[in-house]
Amino acid sequence: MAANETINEVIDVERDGEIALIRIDNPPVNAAGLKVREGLVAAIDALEADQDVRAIGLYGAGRTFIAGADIREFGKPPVEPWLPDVVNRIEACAKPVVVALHGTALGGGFEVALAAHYRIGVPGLRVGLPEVNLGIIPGAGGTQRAPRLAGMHMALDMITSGRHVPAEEALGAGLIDEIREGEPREIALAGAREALESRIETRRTGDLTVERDEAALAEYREKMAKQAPRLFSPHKCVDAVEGAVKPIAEGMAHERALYRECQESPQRAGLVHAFFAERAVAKFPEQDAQPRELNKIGVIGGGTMGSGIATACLLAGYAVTLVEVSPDALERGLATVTKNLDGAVKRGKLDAAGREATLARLDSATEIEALSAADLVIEAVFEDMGVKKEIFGKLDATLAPGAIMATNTSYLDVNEIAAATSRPEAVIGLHFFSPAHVMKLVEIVVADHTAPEAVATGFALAKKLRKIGVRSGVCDGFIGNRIMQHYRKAADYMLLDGAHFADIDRALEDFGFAMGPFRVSDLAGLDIGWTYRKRHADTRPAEERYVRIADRICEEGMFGRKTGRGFYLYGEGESGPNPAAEAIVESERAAAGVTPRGFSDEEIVARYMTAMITEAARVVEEGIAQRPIDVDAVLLFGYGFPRFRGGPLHYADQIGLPEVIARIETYAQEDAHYWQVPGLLRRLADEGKSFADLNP
Ligand code: T1G
Repeated sequence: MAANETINEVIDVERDGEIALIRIDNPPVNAAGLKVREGLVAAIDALEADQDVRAIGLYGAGRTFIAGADIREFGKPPVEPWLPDVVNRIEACAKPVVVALHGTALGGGFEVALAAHYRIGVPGLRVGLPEVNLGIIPGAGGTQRAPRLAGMHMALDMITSGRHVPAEEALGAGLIDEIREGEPREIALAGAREALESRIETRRTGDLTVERDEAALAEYREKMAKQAPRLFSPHKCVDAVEGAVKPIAEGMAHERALYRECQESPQRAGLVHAFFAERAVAKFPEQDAQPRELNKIGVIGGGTMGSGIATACLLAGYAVTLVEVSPDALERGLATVTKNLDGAVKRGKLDAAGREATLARLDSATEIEALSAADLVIEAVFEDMGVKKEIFGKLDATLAPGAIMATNTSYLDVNEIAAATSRPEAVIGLHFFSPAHVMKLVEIVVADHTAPEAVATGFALAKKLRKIGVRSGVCDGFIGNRIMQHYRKAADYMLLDGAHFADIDRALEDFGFAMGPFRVSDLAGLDIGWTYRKRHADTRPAEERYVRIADRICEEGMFGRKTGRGFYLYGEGESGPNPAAEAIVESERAAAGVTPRGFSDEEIVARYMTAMITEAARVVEEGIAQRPIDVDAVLLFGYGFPRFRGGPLHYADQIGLPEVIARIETYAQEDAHYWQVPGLLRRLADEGKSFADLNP
């Protein structure tokens, strides 16, 4: 066997008699960037011309086959060879090309595989065309070759959902030719030999034809219209697949044109930003510290939050002890955990045996002393500093050295809580979002004395729970709730000044929010904001304009969804605006001497988003968030911010910082206390920079 020949930094070729093996080695995920594309073409050209080679094997080094085009190249001018030309070159190769697939073959990676002449999957392989999640369509023949192998219906399912298809299903659908145990190199080598000896049947996918499936096209057009009315690329996915009835070259040209349109779309930029945001937040200053090994977790408080957190920890495989003050409260907490697990069974996340095994890891107690062996305790009792301090004092006396004490407080000062212990280095905030076993976000709140090991443990826990941990400093409300408290006021001001709450909700939902602010308040419970406002009444600045509407709704015992009445009325579902709430709005306008005026949807969105950006900029400026992308992640994964808009500070960059400042200055003419230009925003704009310049 000859030594490996280096084609370039990421592609090499190994020979074994008449077989040549092409290896892609571009860690971490073998993304098909320029070097990979150039190297593949050069390798195929050389091996096709080489008389001694009669069959070719292709595989990836490391943990996976190709995970797709290199997403970091998006938005930059494309450099040849383009991936569609690369895959066509592979398919056109006069010698059989057999590919061994392990890990994930996604996007452009799966498109390379589809162009090979025979596909062997290693058990555990997942294939997919997830481009739609990035606001684009498969752009290297995926929309043409997937339907040729698996039919239009399956192709539409994969391409519009972006889902990862397990090896067995891919085999059943005809997307791969077989599943074989072994190392990718050995499989590629054996496969190429079998092709050479005609023991397996190789073919070119592009030579196959597709039958037009009218029913499938109609089904997916309708589905996308319903599921993704505001998104651009899902509809283009259907259009591209429809083109697969044409000869492959024509179909691919059609695909290419649609792909380019998607690449130009701001939605693509937003979705790619969200992809990187999800990963960027996992980088934090304490990341080299050793996380504590977590065997036992204690959760104090069996209310909605505590039970949700306990459920999340149990589902991740931890042993959990739930602590409540009384046997009754404990029983209610345990019942909630059981109900949550039943929900997981219903959603197919857990089977009956798994449910039993999970419940077997749950223990309970009415005394904090029962937590003496816990490695981590998460406190989730109600928001009362006195109660929290008492609990942390007891924990300090109970836990072994090195154990970590976390508070799930949403607003209270973690430094003050830490000061109630003799070991503030062990105290951290872990702020979950309700329902905690479902929501993706956890704010990891680092107080003045929190040790790096505690921070690293918080992130390790979030990862194990399959959540997105974002590092936050200490302030009232941390990153998310602090920003929310601010922009929520912008909605209240528009309401008082003449907009209907239902119009505000609708405008923001049309913009892409999962729910408008008044619907969110009704869902969370209007009493929550009420309690918060009462607590802050003494420290509210005299210049602040205060809107009493929500307080008055609460005074009448209407707390939103849970009482059947709030801003809206609720029966089976929501049944329209609550006339009593509308009457309160009217009377508050009269009391404030406001002459109501109309607000266009555009103005509603502009004011709400400008308020959000303003406070988000302050949170970055004060170092509460590490970088703008961390703020974007918090709003995206905890507050229903539309993913395709990338987060508030990405959105600010898109509209331009001078424009944001101009808006603030215009609004400030009515209310100079609320609308102020943050220093960071001014500085960036003056220097001609954007928030993206502060991101990694
Ligand atoms: N390009 C560039 N970097 C990528 C990448 C990619 N495609 N995929 C992952 N990374 C980086 C990621 O940012 C992280 O970097 C590291 O790799 C590990 O990733 C023409 C247009 C493969 C399932 O959408 O779904 O092909 O943070 O932490 O949990 O049609 O990464 O360490 O610096 O996520 O093991 C289509 C995207 C592209 C797949 C692995 N492909 N990737 O998950 O690790 S569009 C995708 C994933 C396309 C063609 C087109 C996952 C994964 P860092 P990770 P993981």
